[in-house]
Amino acid sequence: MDFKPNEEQQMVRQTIRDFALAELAPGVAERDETGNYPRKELKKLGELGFWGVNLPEELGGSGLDMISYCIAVEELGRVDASVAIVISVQNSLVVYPNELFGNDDQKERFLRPLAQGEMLGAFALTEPGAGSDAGAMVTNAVKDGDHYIINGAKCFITSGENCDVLLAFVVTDKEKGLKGTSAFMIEKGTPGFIVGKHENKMGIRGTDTTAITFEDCRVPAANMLGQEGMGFKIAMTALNSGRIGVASQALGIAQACIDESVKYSKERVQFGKPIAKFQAIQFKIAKMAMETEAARMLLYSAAAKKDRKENYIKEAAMAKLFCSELAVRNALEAIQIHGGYGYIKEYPVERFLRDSKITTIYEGTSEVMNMVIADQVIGR
Ligand code: COS
Repeated sequence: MDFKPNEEQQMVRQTIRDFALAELAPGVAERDETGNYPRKELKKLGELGFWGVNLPEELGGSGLDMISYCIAVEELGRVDASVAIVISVQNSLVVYPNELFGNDDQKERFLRPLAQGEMLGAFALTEPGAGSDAGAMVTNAVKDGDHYIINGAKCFITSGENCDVLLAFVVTDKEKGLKGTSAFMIEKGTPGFIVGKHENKMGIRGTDTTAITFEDCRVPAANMLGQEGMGFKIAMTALNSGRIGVASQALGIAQACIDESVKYSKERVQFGKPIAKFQAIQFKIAKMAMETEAARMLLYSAAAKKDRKENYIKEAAMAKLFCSELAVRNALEAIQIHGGYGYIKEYPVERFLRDSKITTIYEGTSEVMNMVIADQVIGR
């Protein structure tokens, strides 16, 4: 077992770290305030090959391993959690299922442009009445010649406004339950594809999160990913990978909390010395650092398992659960270390708390992660 990152992985860390400090750090607080979307910055990441990190080069991707992907999302999350989640959604929830389930025609029409930074994707599973119980979706598609007509409403879609294409999950045969759902790639601009309300969120405010409704939206049957009835399977497959992405984003936030706490505690003088000299502060930072390193190992081991093409469902859920809850804990501790200054927007740690909280919720709540882990450990 080798815990040392290889040269390629080290290079990815350096490249993304440099990019994040130069391109993301200057505007991150403003984007948090205004909700402006980091379109230019995301585009640059696409040009650098980070929209299709793991996809083989012959299919238009960068052909890197999963640990490199974790490192990239982690380093983005360390500076800008909003950019990190858009990159995670693009890679894990859109590119990956298109690689696995797309046919040759779809690979040319969708996968290649997605991976090459030309097409931004979004993932539409959640509905107002189907959150953790994803199988309760009611958005439906009815076959009409060589098209399907889709009606229904999705919500909480990351990049709902800015995406070019949506991977949407719908019911094609109500009688068959979970095996009666299907997945479609639906291009923006298709009549009846309506971008709805923008959510005014607590955190990750640099992302756009919208509702999307379908009103008699006619989608070519040729845009169905996989076969009819494979929707739930495709969604779960994508989410396993997505959970590694969210874990990486959360890990980045957890690390940023340490970075800022170390910096502040060395600068802040109280009782005649920097507060970093007090054991009360040292022990907090020691615990944050230890748990963050443990989280990193858990995450990378899940990623390595995916690369080895082994079942990584349990490890991805563990990494997501551990990293996300840690990000919230570290953010709370970072605020405590900053005292009153941690509670105001002059310092970034209050944003870290707001950004961290969603990582315990989206792509499967902590409670769903526990269900998934228990299911894998205990069986049915
Ligand atoms: N990976 C692969 N397959 C999975 C899976 C996973 N993580 N979780 C479930 N499945 C499979 C099961 O193995 C089962 O397959 P078979 O029918 O072949 O046996 C099938 O999916 C149905 O599973 P289950 O009976 O457990 O379905 P439930 O409706 O009880 O729900 C949970 C299972 C809760 C795990 C699922 O609905 C879920 O993950 N919910 C969270 C959804 C989510 O993350 N939403 C966020 C959307 S993006 S913001």
